[in-house]
Amino acid sequence: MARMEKAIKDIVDMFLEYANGDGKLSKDELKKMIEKEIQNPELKAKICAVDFDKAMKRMDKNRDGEIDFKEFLNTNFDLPPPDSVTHDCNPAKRKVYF
Ligand SMILES: [Ca+2]
Ligand SMILES: [Ca+2]
Repeated sequence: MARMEKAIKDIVDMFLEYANGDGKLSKDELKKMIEKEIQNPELKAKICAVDFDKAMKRMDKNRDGEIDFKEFLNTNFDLPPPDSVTHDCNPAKRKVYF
């Protein structure tokens, strides 16, 4: 399979797996996907800095409380620059970078 086809298939498969049968990601499902599918420690530390409630609100364009595939693809994972990463998952210290 061509690389691009494989990349698209992988992301669709991953989305559907974590969407858990309804084709949409709830906040918990999104969180689980990010926690499980990102293994690079540096990237993970950046994700830790993300406030999920606020990230969900920005991703959820039609405000139904869940992320459908279109919303997922439109997400701009705008990660914080490395020097701003706190390596601290304490919610009080998180900032929003989505
Ligand atoms: Ca779901
Ligand atoms: Ca939505």
